[in-house]
Amino acid sequence: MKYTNPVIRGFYPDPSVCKADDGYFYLVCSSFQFFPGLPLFRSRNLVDWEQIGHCITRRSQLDLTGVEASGGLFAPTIRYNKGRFYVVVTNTSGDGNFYVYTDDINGEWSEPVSVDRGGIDPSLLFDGDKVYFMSNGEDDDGEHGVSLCEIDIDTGKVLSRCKCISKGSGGRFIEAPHLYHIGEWYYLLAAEGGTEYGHMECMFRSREPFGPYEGCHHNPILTNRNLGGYTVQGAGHADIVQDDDGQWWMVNLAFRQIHMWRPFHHLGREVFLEPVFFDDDGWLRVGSDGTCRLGYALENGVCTAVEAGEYPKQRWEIDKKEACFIRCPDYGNYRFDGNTVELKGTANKLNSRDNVTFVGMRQREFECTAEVETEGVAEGMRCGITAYMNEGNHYDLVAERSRDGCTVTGIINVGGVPIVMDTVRVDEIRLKIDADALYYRLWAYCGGQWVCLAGMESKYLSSEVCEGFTGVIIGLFCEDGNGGTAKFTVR
Ligand code: 6LW
Repeated sequence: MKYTNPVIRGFYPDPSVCKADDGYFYLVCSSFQFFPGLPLFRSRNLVDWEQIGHCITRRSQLDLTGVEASGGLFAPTIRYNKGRFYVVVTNTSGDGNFYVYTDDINGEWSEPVSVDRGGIDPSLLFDGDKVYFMSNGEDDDGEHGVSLCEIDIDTGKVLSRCKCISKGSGGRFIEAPHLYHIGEWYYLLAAEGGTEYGHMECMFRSREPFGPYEGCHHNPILTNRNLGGYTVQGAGHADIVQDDDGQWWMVNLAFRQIHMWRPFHHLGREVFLEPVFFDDDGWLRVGSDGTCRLGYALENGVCTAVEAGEYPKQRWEIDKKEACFIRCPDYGNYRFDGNTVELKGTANKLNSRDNVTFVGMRQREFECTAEVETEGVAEGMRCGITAYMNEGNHYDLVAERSRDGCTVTGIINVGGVPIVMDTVRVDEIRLKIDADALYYRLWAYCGGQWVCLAGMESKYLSSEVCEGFTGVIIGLFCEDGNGGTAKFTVR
């Protein structure tokens, strides 16, 4: 087989994967301040993924009121045990670690069950009749690292002392621990180095869950930190799974720079896949050489790195199943019908931490076009389309109406500062955002032709500039203290 990475493109960080009895693999990602929380995917072959929903869909499960950008839900883990799916996650802006579960993967998930343990990046190991909970945080003695305890999976109650089982291999920020019981070993995978350019994945093992753990002699087992002039960087935060043929696979996050020599990424951290192999000493070998590549071929158990296939140009559209809202959406303010969306405005502003009326879809490809027609723009309303990183950093086309008619304005928001570019007067409101890896252009249709109202480099929407853990979402928004409704038709 041959495939191209990332297997899930766009802002889908911190992947975790499991296999169920129904022949599917299931995968979840972080969602931070966006709602619904924790996008859920399924796949038969680990390469082609379909988003089937989210694990967090109700306000009763999660209240994101006022949370900061890149707050909220961090780094979930998905596990399957005896017909039930579990997803454990941290609400960094609220009550910390909790899990939800479901017996029907196509249905709703439970209310949260909280686990009274600190740290982030929680994970679970189902091991015989025991269930272990781990996170990167402090143990009962104040020791920092991967800390492990036993829990009662029916109640979330902690049943044992919590013990630090690993401090990693020496890298900073040990994160994303996952424990597996494979053969006679307890294997611990954990990320180190931070989620930026020093990111890596390390491996440890022990005969007993609480240790002592020895480190793999070829740690880190995965990293791109020494791979210069390569667009894929930041590889780490991995989880492994075995397919029906016995082949092991790793999913991990990494990001794609906008250019091989330009260290910026704005599409977020994405999901990559590598075949992995246990060597004669019982340690994992990842991919072709322990780096994370854009393409792989796996033939007769031998893995080689190959060129990536073509990436399609994204024609942006709204799909209700994948759509994201900011913080605590009031679903009464949205109406979806085919390729039209109606947005009822409120006084909440796109540049604030409030629940602005906004619906977006991730930008998944560098090359992307988003085009909409807009009706119903009323006096006092501000509505339009935006390439949105967070409340301080986004590139907008804003439609407004005055007594003299409608206008469209291109506005570049960088570092919380709105820079007003060009304005045109229009008869009909047609808006278009065009992107390639390096540049965004914002257009309005005026006098029978497209007019470029603003252009800006993509790097000002990158994580390196804007900080945080998210990626660009292209969305529609409506601000209107009078509660007017704008209607967008996606072209
Ligand atoms: C997450 C941590 C990380 O908690 O980034 O890449 C943090 N790793 O494990 C947020 O996604």
